[in-house]
Amino acid sequence: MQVGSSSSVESVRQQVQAVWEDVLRYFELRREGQSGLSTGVDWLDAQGEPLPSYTPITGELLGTVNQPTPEQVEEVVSRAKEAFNVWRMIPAPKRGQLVREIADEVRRHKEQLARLVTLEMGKIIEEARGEVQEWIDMCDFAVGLSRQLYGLTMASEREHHRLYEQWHPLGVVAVITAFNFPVAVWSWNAMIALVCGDTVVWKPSSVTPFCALAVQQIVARVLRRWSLPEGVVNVVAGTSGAIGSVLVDSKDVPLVSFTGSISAGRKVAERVAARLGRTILELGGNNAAIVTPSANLDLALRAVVFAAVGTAGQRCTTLRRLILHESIYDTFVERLIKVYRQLRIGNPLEEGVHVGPLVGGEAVQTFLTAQEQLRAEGGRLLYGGEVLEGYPSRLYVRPAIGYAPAVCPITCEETFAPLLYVFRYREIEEAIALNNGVPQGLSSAIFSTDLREVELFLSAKGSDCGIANVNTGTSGAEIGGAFGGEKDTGGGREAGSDAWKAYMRRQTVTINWGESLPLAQGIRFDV
Ligand code: UN1
Repeated sequence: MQVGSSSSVESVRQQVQAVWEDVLRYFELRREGQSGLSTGVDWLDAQGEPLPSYTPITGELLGTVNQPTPEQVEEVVSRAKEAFNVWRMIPAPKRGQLVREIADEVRRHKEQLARLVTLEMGKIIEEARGEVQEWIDMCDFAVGLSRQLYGLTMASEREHHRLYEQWHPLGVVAVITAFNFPVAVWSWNAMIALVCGDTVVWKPSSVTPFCALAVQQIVARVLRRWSLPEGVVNVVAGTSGAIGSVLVDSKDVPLVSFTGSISAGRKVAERVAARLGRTILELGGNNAAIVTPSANLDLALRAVVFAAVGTAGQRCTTLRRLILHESIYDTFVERLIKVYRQLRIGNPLEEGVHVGPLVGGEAVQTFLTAQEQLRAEGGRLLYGGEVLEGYPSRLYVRPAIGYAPAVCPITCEETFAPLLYVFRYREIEEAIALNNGVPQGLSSAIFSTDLREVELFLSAKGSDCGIANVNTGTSGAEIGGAFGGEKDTGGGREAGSDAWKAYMRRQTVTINWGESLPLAQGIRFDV
């Protein structure tokens, strides 16, 4: 894309329209009045207001999705509850087979789905491919897991007794996701929930409904081959208020997995807790990386740039705070700015572009306001920060680097945009204190070849985050690990490791196979 060239702006518009038509045809979706409601294979007649979806690439309207009414969402929940009665009795490895078939389908449609993600959300095509790959990886993980939903057997203290635990399906799982990972985050939850024997109701971000509907079309291809009742995999696309409320407040939804802002997550947590339901919360991050004098600086530089500007700074795991040792501070900042100058900002559909547009006007406003606040709090901008002229929408910004004094309210906030704050430190303890000195606790990284420093960072008095990386950036976690963070990030864990346990109910079983009745703790109670 040529900055300021109207002919290239026009050609981007044409490309967007061509790709959009192609994607619509491919996924058999309607541009206008596409239903945002499905309980499996077919589209249902959604009777709520139409929801518009725009592409950040040009700012133009893509199409509209008809939202379900709150009553229809209640209907979906009861259908999902009924379907659960059937799905939970299918052996887990067989449920895994369904997920394996989904994986086969996703592999086939990877490129088209990635193009839709780029169109609707604006991340660069390479990252969109990575996002769809996360879904595929999640499927593969879940298929293996479907044969490994292990419970422990414990040694009973009583004679002729067996003590063990087993894991049962939980019920209807509501998955409420954010715009920035319009496919992957649902898949972390849904693929696990499905092998665990749960049914899933998905409320995608109102900014990315078409991505969710294309996902549903892919899943529907598999569901068509299985004779399952409707209600196993459901989507209710629409705005958060009314639809989200039904899911959050329904007694028939034992688990709500929510990804989004800290303030929204807090409300979800309170409401679900009020009915004693469970939540998995994946809220804001405010991730830091410490670069120490012993680090491989070339490697650190590359990692920092990807983590800070990838997805235009709109990942929960985006690097927002860079903590540099004073001995390398000047050189590192200088080199960083040099790399920032070389970043290609532009049409995210174009191969080789590094930074696409922000998702919407509000995000741009937040980006600008944060810079003002930084100045007001004694910091200053070292590079970038402007909204770019001559682009097909007003959503393209130059990633920014700002210097921040150690204690500063704006750097305690998550600004969902490419705004990286740099800090200076002298002692490693001071750097760790800075890392931990924010309300959020998602991801963190240290760049060092000094064993003591690294182990300190990983120790109980080290990073307080859910993710702690060494010589790799804060973003781009593999699905095999449990994903999530502490403090205001919400404490939830999703995807790999034993995150599946939150999607099941644990049952502790004691079997007396003897002829007498010994009581635990040696209690005697003779009657
Ligand atoms: C998110 O931003 O909500 O670790 C998820 C990463 C990705 C997922 C981010 N695998 O950056």
